[in-house]
Amino acid sequence: MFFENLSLFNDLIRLAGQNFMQNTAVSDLESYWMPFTANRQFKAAPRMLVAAKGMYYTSADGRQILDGTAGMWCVNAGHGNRRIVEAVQNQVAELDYSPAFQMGHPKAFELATRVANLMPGDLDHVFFTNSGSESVETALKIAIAYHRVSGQATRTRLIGRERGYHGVGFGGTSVGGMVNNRRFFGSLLAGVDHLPQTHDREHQAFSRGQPEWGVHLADELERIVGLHGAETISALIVEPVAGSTGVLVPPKLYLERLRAICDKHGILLIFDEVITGFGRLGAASAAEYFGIQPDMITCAKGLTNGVVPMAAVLVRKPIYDAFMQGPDYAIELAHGYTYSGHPLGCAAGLATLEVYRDDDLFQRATALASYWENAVHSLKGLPHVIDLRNLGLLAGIELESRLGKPSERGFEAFLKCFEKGALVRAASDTIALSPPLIIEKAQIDRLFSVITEVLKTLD
Ligand code: PXG
Repeated sequence: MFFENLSLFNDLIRLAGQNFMQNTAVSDLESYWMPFTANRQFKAAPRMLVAAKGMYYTSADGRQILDGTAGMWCVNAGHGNRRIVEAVQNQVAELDYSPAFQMGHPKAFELATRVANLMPGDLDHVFFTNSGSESVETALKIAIAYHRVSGQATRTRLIGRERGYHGVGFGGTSVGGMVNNRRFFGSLLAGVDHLPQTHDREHQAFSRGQPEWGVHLADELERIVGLHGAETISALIVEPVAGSTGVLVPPKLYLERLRAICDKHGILLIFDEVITGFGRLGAASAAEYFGIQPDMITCAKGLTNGVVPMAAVLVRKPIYDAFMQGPDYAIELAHGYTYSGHPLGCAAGLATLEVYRDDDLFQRATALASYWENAVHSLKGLPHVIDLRNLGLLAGIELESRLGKPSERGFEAFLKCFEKGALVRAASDTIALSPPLIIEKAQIDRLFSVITEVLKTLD
């Protein structure tokens, strides 16, 4: 279908929405305040999903929608995996809930061991949370508390990066660098600095994999250290590959240089791997993929294949050990959640890790990466495309913004892809892709042919 203008397009999706409302038991959409959603637009023309299997969602109007985003970057093993479903079903019948404080259940310990074994070096200790946002808050608090218990209580400053996304807690919002996520929420945390973002189209446009240009941007960390003094700085948090802002791949040797500067000044380096963890780049972690040892890793999403909300912070042994002092009856870290290490999350996590291993899914992502890269870069020259970025099974397709209307074209591309049977994400005017790692080459072809068609029809 070709839509001459957006208003006709909107009328059509509104009509589809009304049909949906007439054919469904849902009578009132008002009560649910949807997260990060244009509520009024959605409720006028709902896009409802009612089932999912493998690479596909089923929409309320019965269409099969190819999942180009692994849900929201989380369903790495594909939807409805039998082993994961059964593990959760069995768990809920056997042990539904177990108190998280001062009590334990076996699967939490088993999962912590398994996750620690997957992560590089001495990232041996695992603190469970329920979301990426909670993992970020946890990691930032551990960083500040670690310096305090190590006799360096002046190290309280936190450093993030422009265009970074670290969830929606006050800590994560403060170190994050996406302006719309910050501007409404007051003064946020004090004592936070930001590195510059790493993307520069003039020097990097259409790079395949890591751009050649930009390693020097890491040196801004030295400038911040020079401004405040190393003894005031606790930690630097970065996404190894920035996701939410539109898939920004780090310049060659940039992450290595951040690691070296952190080492020089005793600053902890936290990799926020909520998106990059569990196979997205073809390894268990971006840390492993890039060969860099962070001091902490935050992860979520792919940990349970998105099936149960669960997340984690991986901590290096010396950090954990620094807390294990004082009388042994004392609580070492005054932090945690009612649902930390929830039995359902642990059952889902254990089954998910087995599926990743037994089905060789990280290896599969590695094997598909060059086919994926070629598919992404085949879009060069199509209308509006001003940059293409890729790494592992991630891609960002940046479209030129309409004058004075940032995000509009990207959102329209998202709507039209959905209409044509493919789920993509719109990060402002960048189409972001992160398919389940089970994707077949023919499905990659299909995904990019839908996107190609849509780009040709976009104003
Ligand atoms: N850190 C990073 C790097 C993330 O990508 C979070 C923290 C927060 O996780 P929770 O579980 O609290 O949402 C995220 C989440 C998108 C999109 O399409 C990205 C995320 C979530 C939803 C949508 O840009 N990332």
